[in-house]
Amino acid sequence: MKTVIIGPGAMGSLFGSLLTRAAKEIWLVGNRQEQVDRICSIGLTLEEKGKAQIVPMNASADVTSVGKADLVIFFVKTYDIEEAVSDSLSLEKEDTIFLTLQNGLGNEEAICKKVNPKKVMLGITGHGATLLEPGHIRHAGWGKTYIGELDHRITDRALRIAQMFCEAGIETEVSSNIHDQVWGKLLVNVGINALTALTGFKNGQLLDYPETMRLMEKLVSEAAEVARRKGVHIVEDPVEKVKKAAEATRENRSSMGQDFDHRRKTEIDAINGAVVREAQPLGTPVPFNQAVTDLVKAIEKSFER
Ligand code: KPL
Repeated sequence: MKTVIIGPGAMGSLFGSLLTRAAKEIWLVGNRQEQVDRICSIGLTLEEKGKAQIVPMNASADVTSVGKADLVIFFVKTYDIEEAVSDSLSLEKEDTIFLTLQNGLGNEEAICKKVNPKKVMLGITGHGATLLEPGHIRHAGWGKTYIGELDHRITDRALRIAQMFCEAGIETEVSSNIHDQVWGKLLVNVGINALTALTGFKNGQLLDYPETMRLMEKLVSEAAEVARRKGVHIVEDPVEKVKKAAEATRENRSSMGQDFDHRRKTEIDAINGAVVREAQPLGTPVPFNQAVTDLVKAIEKSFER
């Protein structure tokens, strides 16, 4: 499968470097020329379990130079998805699959505005990675990956992608209800991302203090209540699931934490902000999610000054 990853941030670079082990041809596409030049000349540096390796990889800042793709994977920030989809249309052929593995809510809708929904698949991943510098990442958290069709059928193409991911060492399952999985991952991000951004902690440190544990429990319980009222099927105790994810990615700084470290815009609107939006028509109170959304947004605005 010729695979093109749009968004060579921490997670796009992680999946890109792992997938070189299984994909026929793999490309990373991003608009930072400095990063693309580094990857093309020396490869991508992947640190894993204390060892560093250089992974040779195709990279381009011009998506039209890549040709057509069998699989396009979006790993851009949620607020960049519409532009990324428009830019990636040159990759499309009759049977191209567009898969999003991004955090948050709203990605499916954004992709389906420009791409036939029959070509779109959703996914989530429990892996965590830190971008140390452009073209240099640390794999700092492990977790399962789920992919699935929008209509919840288990298809051959989904199984083929899952097999390729597994061959690359990315443990992956095809889900027969990927929308539930997307909400499950949302709950993880709701409980970890804003709190790590606001405290400066790594994910695992949230578990070391009763105060951050209490806040995590409040954020996740509110969001889980919204999910239940929307008919999302929650199997595992959501707070326990988030604690497990924080432990499994203990040494990672969450993506929102990394955004704060670099004084960048965050995905708060697609995470805790999305919970606030979804709660409104249901009349479900979500004061803790509202509070962290306001705090993160205020700090984000201060970055612009
Ligand atoms: O998805 C993540 C993120 O940082 O956005 C987790 C799973 C919390 C890993 O850090």
